[in-house]
Amino acid sequence: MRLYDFLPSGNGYKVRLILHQTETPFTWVNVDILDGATRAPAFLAKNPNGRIPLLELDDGRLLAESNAILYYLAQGTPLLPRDPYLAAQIMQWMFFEQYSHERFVAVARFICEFSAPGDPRHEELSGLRENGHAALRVMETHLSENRFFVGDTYSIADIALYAYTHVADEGGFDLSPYDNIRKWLSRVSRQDRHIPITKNDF
Ligand SMILES: N[C@@H](CCC(=O)N[C@@H](CS)C(=O)NCC(=O)O)C(=O)O
Repeated sequence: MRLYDFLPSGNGYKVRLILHQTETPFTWVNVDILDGATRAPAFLAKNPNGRIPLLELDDGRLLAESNAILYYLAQGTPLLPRDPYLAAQIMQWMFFEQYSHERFVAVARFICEFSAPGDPRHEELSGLRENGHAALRVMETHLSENRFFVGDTYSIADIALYAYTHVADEGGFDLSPYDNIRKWLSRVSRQDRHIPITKNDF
């Protein structure tokens, strides 16, 4: 398999993490999204949506969208429960991650990390943080009664939500009031074969 990815990307990290944890061999391909590499015709031919992560299977089939890739790679592993209700709850949290969390928490981080201090995009930050904190509060409440997001075991729902939550401080989110989230982050980081977002030697 080949993973088209960009190291700072939390969406890419989700895929790196599951590939490593399931001991799936893969080739890591750096796509510099800051240099327009996702707009290059050769990349657009593979993913017309022009975004990483993108997984290329050994037979040439392609799969985009980080959480769809997680779902594919988790098949037959303990990271995706077989029970239909638990599996649907996994989807519930992964859709929550994309609609209520990532587009605020990840975007705030992107602006802080990659745009100059005077960039007009900095005006978006207060709104992004307000919405991001609303998502963090939902997670905090859920984790007050649960060790993991679904079924009391580590799953792809945790991987999806961990990716941008553990670096939320880089977008100006103070996680100190979120005791349950901080304990969960530590629990996730203690799972077998966990890797940091900075690991790029595959
Ligand atoms: N919903 C997508 C989002 C993917 C996404 O936004 N990727 C960003 C990096 S995190 C990207 O490729 N940006 C480059 C661009 O928009 O040109 C997923 O979960 O994979």
